[in-house]
Amino acid sequence: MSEQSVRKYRKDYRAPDFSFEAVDLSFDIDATETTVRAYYDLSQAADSESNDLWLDGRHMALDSLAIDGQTASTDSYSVHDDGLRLFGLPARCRLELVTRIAPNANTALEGLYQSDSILCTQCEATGFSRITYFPDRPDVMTCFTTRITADQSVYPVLLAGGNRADYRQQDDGRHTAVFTDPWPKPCYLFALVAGDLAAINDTYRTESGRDVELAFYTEHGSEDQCEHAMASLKQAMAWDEATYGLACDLDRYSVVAVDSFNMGAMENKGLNVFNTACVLARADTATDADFARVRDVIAHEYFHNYTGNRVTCRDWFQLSLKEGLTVFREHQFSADQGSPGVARIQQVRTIRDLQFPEDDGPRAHPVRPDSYVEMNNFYTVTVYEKGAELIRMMESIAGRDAFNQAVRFYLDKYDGQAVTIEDFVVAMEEATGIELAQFREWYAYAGTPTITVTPSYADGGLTLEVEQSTPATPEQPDKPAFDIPVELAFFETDTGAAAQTPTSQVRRLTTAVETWHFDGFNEQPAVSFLRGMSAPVRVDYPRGEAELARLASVDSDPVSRWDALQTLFLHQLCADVDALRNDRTPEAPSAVLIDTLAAILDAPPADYALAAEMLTLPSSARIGDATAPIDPVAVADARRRLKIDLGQRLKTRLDTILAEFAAVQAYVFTTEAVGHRRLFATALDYRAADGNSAALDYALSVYDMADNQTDRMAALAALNDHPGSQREQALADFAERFADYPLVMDKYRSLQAGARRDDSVEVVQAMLADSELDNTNPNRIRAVLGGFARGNPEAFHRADSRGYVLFREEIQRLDAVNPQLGAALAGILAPWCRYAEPYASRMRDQLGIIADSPVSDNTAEIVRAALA
Ligand code: B3K
Ligand code: ZN
Repeated sequence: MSEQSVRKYRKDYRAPDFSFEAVDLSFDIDATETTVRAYYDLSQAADSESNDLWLDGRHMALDSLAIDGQTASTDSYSVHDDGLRLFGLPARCRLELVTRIAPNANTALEGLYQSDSILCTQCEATGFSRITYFPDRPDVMTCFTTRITADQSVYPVLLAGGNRADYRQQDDGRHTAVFTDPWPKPCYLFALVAGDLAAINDTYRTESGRDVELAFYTEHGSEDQCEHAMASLKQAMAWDEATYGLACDLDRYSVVAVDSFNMGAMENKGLNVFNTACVLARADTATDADFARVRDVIAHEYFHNYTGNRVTCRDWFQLSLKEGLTVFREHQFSADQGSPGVARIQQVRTIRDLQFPEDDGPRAHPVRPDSYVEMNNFYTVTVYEKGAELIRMMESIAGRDAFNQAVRFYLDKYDGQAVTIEDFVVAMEEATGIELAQFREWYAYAGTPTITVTPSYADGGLTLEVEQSTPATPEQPDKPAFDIPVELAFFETDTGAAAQTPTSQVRRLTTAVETWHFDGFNEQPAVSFLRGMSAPVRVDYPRGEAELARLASVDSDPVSRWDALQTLFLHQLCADVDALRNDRTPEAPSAVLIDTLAAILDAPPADYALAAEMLTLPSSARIGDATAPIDPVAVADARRRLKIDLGQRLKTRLDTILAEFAAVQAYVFTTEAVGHRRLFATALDYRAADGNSAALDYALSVYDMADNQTDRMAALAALNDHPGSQREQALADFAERFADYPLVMDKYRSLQAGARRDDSVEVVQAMLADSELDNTNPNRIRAVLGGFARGNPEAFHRADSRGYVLFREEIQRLDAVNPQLGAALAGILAPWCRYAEPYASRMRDQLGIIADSPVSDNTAEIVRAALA
């Protein structure tokens, strides 16, 4: 690893010295060498102390530089690896720069790069500095004029953010399109696309009657997979008007789907660029989960049009200002799409399975970090999902209507500005009148608080001793008490009726220890604690199976019903993991657990997806978290054994569900149909868990009869761990049927990488070596290596370390090509210290090898933190 790279600190923020009043960019497009001519009209800020100007820029050649029309003398500027410094500029001036870049040599997928034959851009966080010299910071906002000239036969479609102001064809076969921004924006929202693209078009009419032209662009042949994304966009636009009174502020809103993309999507103003995985969805190619993801990511990027684009971040430490708020708005939207309980359960899973572990590991950081080396490493579940939970808590304290109005107040107050998280919190206080002084600690400190509850009951009164504590995290040994909204309800254990009015209440736990007293009960009630997961905390509340089973059946909050059952499952699974680690045979599941599951199968709740969630075992991540230090092989083993055991014990009931819920009608993506398929798939998963041949035959017949990808994947998942003719037949059919669909084949690759077999390492190596596979494309890599590391614990954590070695070699190979991808994979090895021995030392050894080799700043930052 190279010398420690520059670390940036939040406390060092300084406002820019110059404002950019107009920016005019001309791109002469060529995949090998694109010339960029830039004009900037500058004026020095009134309070600026310096008339020197720093412009960020990397991987480019500077051809010329002129100030007010005069070629700049060589002593008036200096060129560096990461930028250009200009000395002693006039207070107002015009700069002209000509630079050259090489899009098709840009494998980092940031800046201007090539995805298949499409040229596209990705600028957030700091990709614009790979396009031309410019202050690559979000607080420099300006209207861009973008002129694109390219060979019309190779690049018939030319797009940039803003409105198309001019278009002309030249005699030499080239054509030019000019776009102008209607609103100022930071350069991270700049976008340009040139390619031979197919499109579908539509129009959205705002409530005030203004038409917005909508377009989705893809490679030819994929346009018929964009209908769902288009419908989702219109839904999101209508929702934002109905909920927040925010109407689209553009004449044209376009989305381009590309296959080589480092993340899901990007909210560039007026011209979103998306990973194909978050756009393309057709019944035969995409599962219900894919349909939901496309809908939610489309909505998320659209919601950024206000929260992020109209009001943006002053600096990247404030990233959660736009991401936490936009994820929260996405959550509100998805809750409004049919099943709020199930939507919330999925959010809770993400927090527990991904964010709590991050908060417990070497990369723990506050929602508003204090420093970073590589900003791209901070697009984390903490900044996004925990950030959204902080917004959710403010909503729960203020009430939904007051909260929504406060968001409008914030957007009006700071329209067109780049601001801070503090500005947002102040706006919340001003608009709602609530007091958030202590609440701010949530933004400043990393770590997941644990609330420990000790109940006692006497004479109709219930007392809860409630205590909070938060473990130390890197650089933050001591934690303050947090302001934690705890939602509670009480149910009569006999009748299941609510034992108090109003049914539900929110208490704020603000000190380390508090005693809460509740009166007026006829008997000791079942306590529904932290309902809906009202705060991102762990709860340690020792209580009996009977109380949990009662809550699982009567609680009026679906999230709490599910959660009570998850806790019941966890009691069993934690004991099982402990038994397996000590060479004992796990005990049979408790009668209470079996009876509770049987009751759900006998009379599933009307929301079938909720029934499926309730029947589903806690994830390996959650079991690992509950049994840390993690023994990944024991966890996988315990989970599989329990599934087999329950599948056998509940066989008759599961068969009834299979018969009742088999597909009867053509595919539709509705809440009811999704729930139907989900419950069916859950039953199939249990029934086939032990590999009995009747269930495998049945799974094959499900595969064969399926008219949609959801049922196909349910069948394949049931077959995947059971070698035999059924599995081979289904997989062979799949490979042939979807050979021309790279994204669908990614599902196949994940299945292969995740299958339990002795030669999994060889299987993964063979897939990566296949000349047909672009083994640097992030979607392919996520499918193969993600499927392996996350889906195949026995192989990844092999005792001979061959899984780790393969993975480390791939990190090194990919890091050299695409540092963001290298760093993302290194993040999987980084939390080695959460694992039990001998896994921990073996993972750390691989990180040590990476640390001793030349890697990017991105990967170096992850590895250094892991080894610190
Ligand atoms: N803002 C982008 C993510 C950019 C990631 C840069 N490494 C998409 C989103 O969160 O909406
Ligand atoms: Zn976002």
